[in-house]
Amino acid sequence: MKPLTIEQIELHLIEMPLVHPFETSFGRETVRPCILVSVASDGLIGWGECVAGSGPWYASETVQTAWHVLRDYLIGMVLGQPISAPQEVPELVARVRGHAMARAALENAIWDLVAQAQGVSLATLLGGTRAAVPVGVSVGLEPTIAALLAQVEGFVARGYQRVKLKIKPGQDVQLVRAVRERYPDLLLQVDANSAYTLADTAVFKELDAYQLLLIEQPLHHDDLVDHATLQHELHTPICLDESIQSPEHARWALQLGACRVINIKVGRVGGFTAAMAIHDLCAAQGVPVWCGGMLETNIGRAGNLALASTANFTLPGDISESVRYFAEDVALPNLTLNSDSTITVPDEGGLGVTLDAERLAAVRQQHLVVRASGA
Ligand code: SMG
Ligand code: MG
Repeated sequence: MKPLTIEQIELHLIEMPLVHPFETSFGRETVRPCILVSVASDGLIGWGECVAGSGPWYASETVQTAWHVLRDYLIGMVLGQPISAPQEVPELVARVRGHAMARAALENAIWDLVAQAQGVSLATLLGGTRAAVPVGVSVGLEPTIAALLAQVEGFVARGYQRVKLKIKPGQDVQLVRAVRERYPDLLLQVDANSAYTLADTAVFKELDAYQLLLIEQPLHHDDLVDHATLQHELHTPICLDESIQSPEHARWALQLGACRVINIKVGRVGGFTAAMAIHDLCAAQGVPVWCGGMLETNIGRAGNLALASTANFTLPGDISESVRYFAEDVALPNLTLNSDSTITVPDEGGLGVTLDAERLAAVRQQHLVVRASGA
């Protein structure tokens, strides 16, 4: 491919109200802020979504740290540079340690741009093999079990065949028991977002009785060793999320036996290049992966569908319909659930979704435009 030169990069900080509060072991969210990154070259515009949140709760990055690192460091490393393949972007920004979500947003925008320039879908560029991907829904903590059951009922009625429940100490086994009694055959899994320690091993041994697909990130967000100890005690596979911050972490986790499944989030690991490296490593070792979610707009969701169309994403992803979170998305078309609990992977050039300029303007809080010198 003839190299592309990035002529202009824009940052758009947007804030979108959630249709229903989303509560996890680390807090309750009612609004989703995020940064959209757009990169322009030769008349084309590529888009990436930064999944850092309002505060350093799920991860240490926030929208404001990501804005700072993008504006003051990352943009300058990429602007005006000739790029022949999106896999070159990690090398261009290699001096930056951490800040995976900021790096991912920029790299992923370039993936979209390159796919458009080649006239292929992002899924094709990533090596995708599936036209539609199985998806599930992540259900937050609710004030009562009745309220939780009502939420689950709505999603099952909508057609979701896999449900993930958020758990935390004091709201765990009883939630799973209630949902399992009502839905004996539902594909069910739980996510603790690091709320427990090895002292809670008995809780997980109890959960072993409920035919869960997996138990996600039960222990410390940075741990691999204690997870290996816990995994040896359990029949249910442990799936790591927060602990896997790079392909190296994935290799260490598998070597230690810290998990039997990995949740890949493109923001958490620093972009599609690292996400595919983890995919390939897990595929070689027979370890299934699935695509996590970060309450994305349709920009992030379209990227997640493309990623999840690759071969080893064999478990349903947290890629529900955007309407589950937002009354109006900033990018269209809305990606909708098929009757078999899949979502069709966009097959047009690049991401296959387009920003709605009016909606973007309505939800935008901060905007930055940087042009390459001489462009
Ligand atoms: O996009 O549906 C979604 C959210 C899925 O539960 C979800 N994500 O730890 O896996 C996770 C959480 C993190 C959300 S923090 C904003
Ligand atoms: Mg998780």
